[in-house]
Amino acid sequence: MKLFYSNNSPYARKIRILIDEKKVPVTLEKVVLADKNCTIHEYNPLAKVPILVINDISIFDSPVIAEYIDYKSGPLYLIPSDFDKKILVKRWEAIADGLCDASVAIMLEKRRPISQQNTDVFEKQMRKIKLSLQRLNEEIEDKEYYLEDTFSYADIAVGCALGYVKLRYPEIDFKSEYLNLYHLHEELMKRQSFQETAPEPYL
Ligand SMILES: N[C@@H](CCC(=O)N[C@@H](CS)C(=O)NCC(=O)O)C(=O)O
Repeated sequence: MKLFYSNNSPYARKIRILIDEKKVPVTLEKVVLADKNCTIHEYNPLAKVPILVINDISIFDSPVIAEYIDYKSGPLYLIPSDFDKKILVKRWEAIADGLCDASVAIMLEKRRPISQQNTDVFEKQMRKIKLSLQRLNEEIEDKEYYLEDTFSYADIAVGCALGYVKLRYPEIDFKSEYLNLYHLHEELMKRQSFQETAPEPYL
């Protein structure tokens, strides 16, 4: 199996961490999305990473890849098989991915010429970011991890979103505004899988 990823993609980071935690043999292939010679559209018509290539089929997007990898490679399962618990994990992933979507939308808007930038976009997306952080901060309560205080894919998804938001908005003071998330991120960053995939500020 081969995974196409780009360096700072929070969606691809979820999969890189899952692969690492579960010790799944996957070849990692880094791509540069801005490179004109990048051929990932041959594997995903949406030309987005991550993409998992298994023999002659390619799988995307990240929630689908995560399901595939977790289901196919035990015995450590990070997405519960119990339906209700699984829906909780997927719901936390949805908030986490939405946080990343909102952060990316602001970044793309900032890349437009200043005269064409729309302040409504900043406000609308920043509201999503703040409400999502607030909700995630409340829902972990005083537990170490989201689902029954046991490390799961929900923590991977939220941890990657936090890493991305911290990268793009270093001015957000997690310790004073979202203390539970601050602790979660500190805890996750002790894991080798999180350290080795940490986003790089200059990219
Ligand atoms: N929902 C997708 C989002 C993937 C995504 O947007 N990836 C970005 C990299 S962070 C990308 O490939 N962007 C290229 C593009 O939109 O053309 C997933 O979870 O995999």
